[in-house]
Amino acid sequence: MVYLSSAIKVLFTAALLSETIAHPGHDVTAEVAQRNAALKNTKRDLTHCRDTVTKRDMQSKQQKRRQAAIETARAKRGLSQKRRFHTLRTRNLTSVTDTSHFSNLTVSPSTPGVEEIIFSNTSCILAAEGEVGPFWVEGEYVRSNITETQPGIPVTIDAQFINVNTCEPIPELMWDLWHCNATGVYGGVIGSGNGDSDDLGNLNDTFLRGLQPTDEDGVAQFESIFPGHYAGRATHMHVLAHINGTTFENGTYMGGQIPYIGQLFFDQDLISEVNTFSPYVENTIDIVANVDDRVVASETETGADPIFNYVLLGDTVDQGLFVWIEMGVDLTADYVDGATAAAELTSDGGVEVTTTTTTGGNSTNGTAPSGAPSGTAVMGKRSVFSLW
Ligand SMILES: *[C@@H]1O[C@H](CO)[C@@H](O)[C@H](O)[C@H]1NC(C)=O
Ligand SMILES: *[C@@H]1O[C@H](CO)[C@@H](O)[C@H](O)[C@H]1NC(C)=O
Ligand SMILES: *[C@@H]1O[C@H](CO)[C@@H](O)[C@H](O)[C@H]1NC(C)=O
Ligand SMILES: *[C@@H]1O[C@H](CO)[C@@H](O)[C@H](O)[C@H]1NC(C)=O
Ligand SMILES: *[C@@H]1O[C@H](CO)[C@@H](O)[C@H](O)[C@H]1NC(C)=O
Ligand SMILES: *[C@@H]1O[C@H](CO)[C@@H](O)[C@H](O)[C@H]1NC(C)=O
Ligand SMILES: *[C@@H]1O[C@H](CO)[C@@H](O)[C@H](O)[C@H]1NC(C)=O
Ligand SMILES: *[C@@H]1O[C@H](CO)[C@@H](O)[C@H](O)[C@H]1NC(C)=O
Ligand SMILES: *[C@@H]1O[C@H](CO)[C@@H](O)[C@H](O)[C@H]1NC(C)=O
Ligand SMILES: CC(=O)N[C@H]1CO[C@H](CO)[C@@H](O)[C@@H]1O
Repeated sequence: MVYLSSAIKVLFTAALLSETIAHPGHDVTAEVAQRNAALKNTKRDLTHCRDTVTKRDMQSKQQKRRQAAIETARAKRGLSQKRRFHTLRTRNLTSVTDTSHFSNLTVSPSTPGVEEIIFSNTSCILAAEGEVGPFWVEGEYVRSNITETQPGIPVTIDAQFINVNTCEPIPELMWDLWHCNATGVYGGVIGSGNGDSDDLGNLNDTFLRGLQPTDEDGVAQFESIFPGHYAGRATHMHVLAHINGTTFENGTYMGGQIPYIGQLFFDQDLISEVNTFSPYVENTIDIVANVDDRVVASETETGADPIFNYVLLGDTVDQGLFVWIEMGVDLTADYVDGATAAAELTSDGGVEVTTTTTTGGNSTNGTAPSGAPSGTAVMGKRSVFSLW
């Protein structure tokens, strides 16, 4: 189980962390070394895919698809339709956090040259690989609506997964998504810093967690609520991608390769606006801005943009949002040893994972795992790893 230090706002180095944080049975040093080694070789963005993607008309197809999905989301909620698109230009922490991801570009799929307008400067739109964090629960349900009874602003979350080596969409990828509720608590895990740590019943909770397979365009969607925030972190959602795992008869999924782990974020002004509505407004925990968040910094280090694009479904934020992002995945990578679950959902309910696997010691010297990606892009050194 994960116990968060009271010094939660301190940034720990990997070495420091493994020595000082009470985290029984779990030494993250090996994970950190392995992950750093693997990430060093991973292609970091989709710039090299630009020509391929443009030629294949993928982007305009995706824009049309997204527009249809937005229309569906509006129709479901009885809201009127409007047309809005977006373009992106991102490169570093400042440019990412200074860029509005609000989509109010007034073009439609039939606008002449729409592909050029929409795509020409969107070649760097994926989220970089990030950290799994301490609250991943393995064995959750395959389902698109993960809301359950959690109150909050409804959000339709849409992502496309692109193979960074072939620039093709990845079908049959299993997208694992989890995030905290409007007041900053994760279901399914117990830990200080996560709501009432004496509430053992939370282990059985499955709210705001689930998996969805991608379709032939590498796309999957979830229905959820806008996340709240908790101490020490900017508002975010967690993503983990599986391939070749097993969907069981009871509707849960386990196993397989994990070629991608990441965290996704939201524009600061959107978060501020959301925080004016109940129940978000009742959360008194200090807000960490994107520019001050360690994971935002590390994910933007090499030019990726891990912030969701969005449109309002209605006229105001509280009527709902449609958010989307594209993620570049290296299918030859496997972060299974770095993906440490806090708990596992079983037929006996949620069970804490007290010991975790490492690769038997060989990863501690920083050697990339077998099957580690080869590539030419280099990312900055990641000396910091986090428990939350
Ligand atoms: C970040 O990107 C912006 C816009 O492209 C640029 O003006 C700025 O110099 C960059 N900052 C750093 C630290 O590279
Ligand atoms: C688009 O949104 C930005 C940021 O909210 C705003 O500054 C700009 O005026 C808007 N443009 C249009 C055409 O609505
Ligand atoms: C998702 O599930 C919740 C709770 O059952 C429900 O209120 C909500 O309408 C559902 N969302 C969509 C888009 O169907
Ligand atoms: C978030 O989850 C916790 C734990 O279940 C619960 O106590 C809290 O009321 C939830 N927040 C909201 C806004 O419902
Ligand atoms: C969790 O669910 C299991 C199986 O449904 C049940 O046996 C167990 O008592 C529950 N645990 C808690 C703490 O509610
Ligand atoms: C594993 O998944 C990938 C991506 O979906 C697929 O192309 C491949 O055929 C699968 N391999 C096996 C052995 O099932
Ligand atoms: C679902 O089935 C798998 C395989 O039998 C099992 O390991 C797992 O505990 C089950 N999960 C739930 C929530 O029932
Ligand atoms: C670790 O490395 C040694 C020598 O390089 C090798 O014999 C051994 O099988 C490796 N162990 C694991 C778990 O990979
Ligand atoms: C690191 O591990 C690899 C794989 O087992 C091994 O080949 C290499 O010799 C090790 N390097 C050091 C410095 O221990
Ligand atoms: C449509 C558009 O904005 N295209 C621009 C994309 O970026 C290149 C280089 O930065 C510009 O030259 C294009 O005008």
